[in-house]
Amino acid sequence: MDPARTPVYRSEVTTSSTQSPPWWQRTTVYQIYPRSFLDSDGDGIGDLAGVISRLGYLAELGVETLWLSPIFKSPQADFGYDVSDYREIAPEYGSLADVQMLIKEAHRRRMKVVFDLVLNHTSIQHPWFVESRKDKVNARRDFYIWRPGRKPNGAAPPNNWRSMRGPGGWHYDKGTGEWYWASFMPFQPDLNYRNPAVVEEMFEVVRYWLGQGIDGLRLDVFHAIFKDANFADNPAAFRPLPSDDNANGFFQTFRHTLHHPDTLSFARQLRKVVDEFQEPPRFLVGEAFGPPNLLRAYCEGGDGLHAVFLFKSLRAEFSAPAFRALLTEFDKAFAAPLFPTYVFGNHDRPRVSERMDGNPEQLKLLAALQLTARGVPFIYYGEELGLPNLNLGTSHALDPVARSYRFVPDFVARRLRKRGVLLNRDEARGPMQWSGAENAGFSPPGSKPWLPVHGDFAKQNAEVARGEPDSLYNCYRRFLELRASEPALQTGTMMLHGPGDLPPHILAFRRASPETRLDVLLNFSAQEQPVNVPGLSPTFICSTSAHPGPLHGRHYVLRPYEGIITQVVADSKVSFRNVR
Ligand code: TEU
Repeated sequence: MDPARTPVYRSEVTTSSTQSPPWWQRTTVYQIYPRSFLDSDGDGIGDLAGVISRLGYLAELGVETLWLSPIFKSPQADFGYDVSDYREIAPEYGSLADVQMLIKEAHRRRMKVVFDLVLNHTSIQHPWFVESRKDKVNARRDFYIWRPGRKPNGAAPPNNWRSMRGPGGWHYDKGTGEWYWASFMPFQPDLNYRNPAVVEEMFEVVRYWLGQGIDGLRLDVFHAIFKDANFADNPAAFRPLPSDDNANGFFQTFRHTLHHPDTLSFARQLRKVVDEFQEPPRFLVGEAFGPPNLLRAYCEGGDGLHAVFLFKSLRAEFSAPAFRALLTEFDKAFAAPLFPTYVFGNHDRPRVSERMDGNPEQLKLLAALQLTARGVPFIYYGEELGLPNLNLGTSHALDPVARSYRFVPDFVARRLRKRGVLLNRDEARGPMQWSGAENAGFSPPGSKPWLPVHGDFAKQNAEVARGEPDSLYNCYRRFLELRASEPALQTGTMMLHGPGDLPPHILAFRRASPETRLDVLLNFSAQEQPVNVPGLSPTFICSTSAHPGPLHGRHYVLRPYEGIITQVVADSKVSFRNVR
């Protein structure tokens, strides 16, 4: 038997008579940054053929849905988040035939494929914008947001709106003497969704790709789609920087530029389009920044987006009380039938391993939490290996955002990164470390990966990790396997145990479905923690450790940072107690 799997014991699952919940509620999502996943042709850039060749690895890991960062035709000024043709695949990534092959091969393995759609803006090189900026009367002029300046001769921007990055978001275009609006970088002009022709064009794009068989869409900066129709100034505020649960910052509230009520209605319109496609139903997950209670509005009623990212988890302190508070907040804000999401990293944020100083045991505990809490987990490629951030600094960054931070000394950037602020996003986008071979097996020998491979690749790579039963990779694998077979972990209820019930460093909750009841106990401390697990005659099911200790009756000694799942065979009112 594969030693990595020994601690998993399947519970007896009785089939429920109720209709099974939609696939997206039960799934686990794995984000692939295609440029950095696998370079099959030696141009230094990852590609679709590379992704297809590693579907076996992903299936073995046990992830079920693959979200690919944008692969559409693009000048790659923001690495695909600047699209110049929504129906063409960037030639460096492959072709439509490759996409079709990917969908077919993924589906054959019972996996789903989710594309990344940038609705809010296009590339400045998109033919629509090229035409739009030519004169004030062309057919595409109103595809974008053009305004005259506030002072004669366009001398001042139309209003005080700031972009999401901080600087003003209006850009003067000499040709027509007007300003265009860009929520993000100047080369990413926002589309004008108050023009029905734009809505229709983009809905057709959605239909086109769903028609090709993709299973869903991740929606880039969805909260920015509609802006105030009257272009009123944003109110001033004493808030220097935005945070994960508050998009306001740069000394203004984004009242007229973000989370506009029309964006909420638009979510419903988009959902209708997506619901034209059934069997399987398709999935929409929105990227939006704000407090969970506000973000809920995008999903509420069950007729909007299926889910939104909740980014607060990216910076939660590594402690039982902090995660108890986080789970409580997410679970309340996205109470059933809604589902919260659990994210620990993405292509914009520092890799999570750094927060844990690369400690694999702490990373295992986070994986256990992410895969057992009620919600949809999003795993960023390489998290299963504990990949570190690259140490590049900002001076030679390829990331366009990093250009505005070139003056920041590297040691300051490193400190900020440790605190969750990534100035150069290249650092989180390093080539996947497949093996100890040249280029970590990412690019064929003799080629040069677009970003350098991390110096640790000989020790830290997929090949090594797969062979070690107690690796982080094999911990993910065990928990993913268990999650895939346990309805209680997918869509069951979650009941958190209060802090008084437990030693202070333990976070515990119960997941229950009509079929099973499971208790999750997570030790956030570097010390052993003896506990009495609840329930009469509990059965041990899964641990973050490949060699968990024995369960004596109800007594168990959790190792440092160990997380376990026990099955409640006969329920009881017995609560958790510190046995010390
Ligand atoms: O990101 C939106 C966004 O505002 C942040 O994640 C931002 O990248 C980060 O705070 C650093 O400034 C989305 C995409 O995920 C990102 O890669 C794109 O660059 C951006 O939109 C524009 O499309």
